[in-house]
Order: sequence, then C-alpha cells, then structure tokens
Amino acid sequence: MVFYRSVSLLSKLRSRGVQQPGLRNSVRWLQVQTSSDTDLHSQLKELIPEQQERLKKLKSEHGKVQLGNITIDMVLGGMRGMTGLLWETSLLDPEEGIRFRGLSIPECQKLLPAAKPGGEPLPEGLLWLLLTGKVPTKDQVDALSKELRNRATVPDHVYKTIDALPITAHPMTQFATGVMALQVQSEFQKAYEKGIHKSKYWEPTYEDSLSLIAQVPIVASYVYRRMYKNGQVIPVHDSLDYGGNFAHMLGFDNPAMQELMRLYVTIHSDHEGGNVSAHTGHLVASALSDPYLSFAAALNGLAGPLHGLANQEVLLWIKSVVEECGENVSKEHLKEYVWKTLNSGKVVPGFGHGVLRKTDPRYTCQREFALKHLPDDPLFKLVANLYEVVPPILLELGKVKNPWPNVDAHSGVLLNHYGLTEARYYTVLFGVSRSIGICAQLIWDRALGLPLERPKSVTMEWLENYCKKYTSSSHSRAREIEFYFRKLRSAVKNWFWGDFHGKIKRVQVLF
Ligand code: NMX
Ligand code: MLT
Repeated sequence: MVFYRSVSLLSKLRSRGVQQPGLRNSVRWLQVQTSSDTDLHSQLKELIPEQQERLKKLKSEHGKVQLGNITIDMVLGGMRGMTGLLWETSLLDPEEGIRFRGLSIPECQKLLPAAKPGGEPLPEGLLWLLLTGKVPTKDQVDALSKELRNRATVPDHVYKTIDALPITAHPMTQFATGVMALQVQSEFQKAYEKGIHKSKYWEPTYEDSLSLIAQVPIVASYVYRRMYKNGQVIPVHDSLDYGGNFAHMLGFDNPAMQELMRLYVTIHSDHEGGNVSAHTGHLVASALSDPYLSFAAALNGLAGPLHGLANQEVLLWIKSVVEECGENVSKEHLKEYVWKTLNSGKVVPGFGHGVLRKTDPRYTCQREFALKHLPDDPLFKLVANLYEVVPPILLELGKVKNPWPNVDAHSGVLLNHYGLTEARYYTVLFGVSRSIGICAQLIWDRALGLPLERPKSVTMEWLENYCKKYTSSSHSRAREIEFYFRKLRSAVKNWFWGDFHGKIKRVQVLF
C-alpha cells in the first residue's frame, strides 16, 4: 500500500516536473533514483559548476529586471514583503507553506527514506535533498548517517566552556556558547589563514558544516543532561540515525519519540532565507565568517520569543491555562484567558506569522502525528481547542495579518507527552534542526560566490526629506507638465521664427 502510494505520488510529481519549469529545475530526483553514488561531496562537486553557470546567466541576462517597489511601510515594517535574498534550499508560499527544493511537507513524508516502512522522514535525507535538489536513495541516506556519526565527536574544552556557565543559564545560552567553543576547530578559518583560493571556499565550508551538523546534537544533549539529569551523559549510539540518536542521547529510547524527533528535525530545518535565524546566519557568513561563527549568531536570533523561543512560550502558556482553569477548560474559559493575555499587552504565542497567511503545514503535520499517536492526551485536546478559539479573537483585534497557528503552537505538547517536559529547553531542539537548513545554504553561498551582504540604510530625516520632495513634486506634476509643454512650444516657435530673414534669403536664392 505504502509502496503503491509512493509510486503514484512519484508519477504525479513526474508529470508536474514536466509541466512546471520551476519544479523541474529545482527537483531532479528522477536522475537520482538509479544513481548508486553514495558520496554527497562528489555529487555536490558535480552540481556546483552548472549552478555557477546558471547564476552567471541569470545575472548577465536579467540583472536589471525589477522585482518590485520599496515603500516606506516596508522600510519601517521590518522589510516585510521586500524580496532581497537568494536562498536556494527552500521557498515559503504564504498560502501553501514551505517547500524544500520544491517538495511540500507531505511530499517529503512520502518520498524521503524513513527508518522503517511508512515512517517519518530521516533528517539526513532532507539534508541531502537541500544540498543537491535530489531525493536520495536509502543507501545514500544510510551513507550520510554513517558519515555524520563518524564526525560526531566533541572536544573536551567545549564541555568545560559550557560548565563555566551557571547551571541556571538559559539552555539556549549554554547551547550557543558550546557552538562558539566548537569554532576553534573550523577548517574554513584554517584554510583562509593559509590563503585558500576563493573558488575553493565551499570545500572547507562543507567540512565545517557537516561536522557542525553532526556535533550539535551532542552539545545540545550535553546541555539537557547537565541541566535536568544530574550531568549523566549518554554517548552517541553507534548505529542509530541522526534523529533517533539525538532522542537517544537526550535519554529517550521510546521508538515513538524517536519517530517524533525525525519529524521534528525535518520540519524545523529550513524556512526559506528571511526568518531571523536563517537570515542572521547568511548575513554573518557573507563576511566570510566560518559556519560555526555564523550558526552561533543564528542561534542568538532564534533565542528571541517572537522567533524560536515561541515554542517554550507556548508550553508555558498552556501550562498556565491548566493551572488557572484546569485541564478540561471550556472554550468559553479559554476565550477569556486569551483576552486576558492580550489585554495584558502580550502576544498569544504560537499564532501569527511574518509571511504565512494560512495554518502552518508544520502545525498540520504535528496535529496529524498527535491524532495518530496521542489522540487522548489532554494537552493535545487543549491545543486542538485553541485552534478553534484563538483565530477569531485575533481577527477581532483587526490588526493581526495571520490569525492561524504556526509550528510552535504544537511542538511542545508532543514533546511533553513523551516526557520531555522542560519547556525552557525546547528552542535548543529547534536550533539543532536549523543547523541543517542554514549550513546547507551556507555551502551554496560559498559555492556560488555570493557577495558580502550590505543593504542601504537611511535616517528618519532622510525619509522625511525624501517624502517632502516626493509629495511636492507629485502635487506640482501638472505644473511640471505645463512647464515642459511651454518649453516645447517656445522651442518650436524659436525654430520657426529664428533666423526668419536668413530663411527668406535662402528661399530667394533658390528661385
Ligand atoms: N498575538 C497578539 N498580537 C499579535 C499576534 C499574536 N499571536 N500576532 C501578531 N500580532 C500583532 C503584532 O504584535 C502587531 O501588533 P502592533 O501593530 O501593535 O505591533 C500586529 O498584530 C501586526 O502584526 P503582523 O503583521 O500580523 O505580524 P508580524 O509579521 O509583525 O509578526 C509574529 C509575526 C510571528 C512575530 C507575530 O505574529 C507574533 O508575535 N506571534 C506570536 C509569537 C510567535 O508565535 N512567534 C513564532 C513565529 C514562528 N517561529 O517559530 O519563529
Ligand atoms: C521559522 O521557521 O523560521 C519561522 O516560522 C519564522 C519565519 O519563517 O519567519
């Protein structure tokens, strides 16, 4: 049955690939199904020259094509709606949600290899897809799992650096500090110091990125075990996949929790380039800072409550609802609680989005996971009720552009169900996942030779002066047209009457 569904989806995608040039260019999985090359590095090496040519052609043939107008609202409104970044690995549609190299989340769940038949996608498979634009075979994913396991060692000084922080420090502070400490190993930095040619930048970036992706679950689980399990660390399992291993090192060997972790890491990995963490990573890397420095910066952005920390905020908020109103809170009481939150000048965490204008498909797939594995969990039921209660209230406010739930509205109750109850830790899980998307794009940033990112900024005074000139000129546009018309009329007149006697004389000579 699963095989039949996959085959029919493959044939649907094949016809879409033929019909939609965009999809055909971004997903070339058909070539891959038969490829036996399990080495990701050599696959990338083959792909890079053709993508460099593609970028060169785009620039030389269409470099001056306009992508839209920038308004004052956009400048003052956090650059919302301004297209200004190249991000190859994923694209976000406001209505449909994220597509990883052209594939939606349900398509990834069907097409990417799983640990067991019909199971959740393996994050390594997604990494392969993000890097190559091709759906990998199970053999390719297994080889990548093995490579990541081989790279999964963390030097002692990293643990010591984390241990220097108070145990009460926020888990994201401990995690980002650990990532900074890993930086001393950077291959990119070493190669740069030795004077590497710019055409080769992508190679040490690739080395750093794969090592970083392999190391972050170890650093993250060290922080967890240090804070919540008396420092009893669990070493890497020598045969488990990336998601399964991460759950294992945290202390969860329940197969359902391992499946959840595979899904969790996959769906949190990438969300195009403009979100705070991805954009920060890309910006910092554009200065040729190595992947460790760039990813640590990204984590600091992720740690903000309007971005990644929202997953912590959601569970804490849900727990506060339960504390005040009980687990079986009625919808009427829930409405009152939501209004109370809003009236105290806070946001309802887990709802709204900077780009999305519909329910986040990452929310939907977590809801489906809950319906399958934990339909009777009381906190899941509360989350399901919030889905009905919150959007109409946010709409009533009249200013919220997207009243629907995002990824963070659901993740906490799933983790909580399997015993990962420490909400303050949740953003670290998001951070581990995001290493995959950010690092995949960083490799392409260097392979494509993308430049230093440096947009223009202006002051309020500059904007006011600009607007004054703009409005006064538009008010006087009619006078301007009249002015030019008069100028044209006098030019024609001058031409006609100017040197009138000379013209008469020339006519007389003719006759
Ligand atoms: N609760 C209350 N007010 C909200 C909410 C919300 N969930 N969402 C938006 N608003 C307000 C927002 O604060 C702003 O108010 P004001 O003009 O007074 O500053 C107004 O509605 C317009 O905001 P939008 O244009 O709809 O949203 P924006 O793009 O500025 O912000 C978020 C997007 C995600 C920051 C915002 O929706 C929010 O704060 N949500 C709650 C926090 C959250 O869930 N963040 C996680 C996002 C996903 N992630 O993982 O990163
Ligand atoms: C993300 O996953 O990064 C969030 O949904 C925020 C965003 O896309 O802006």
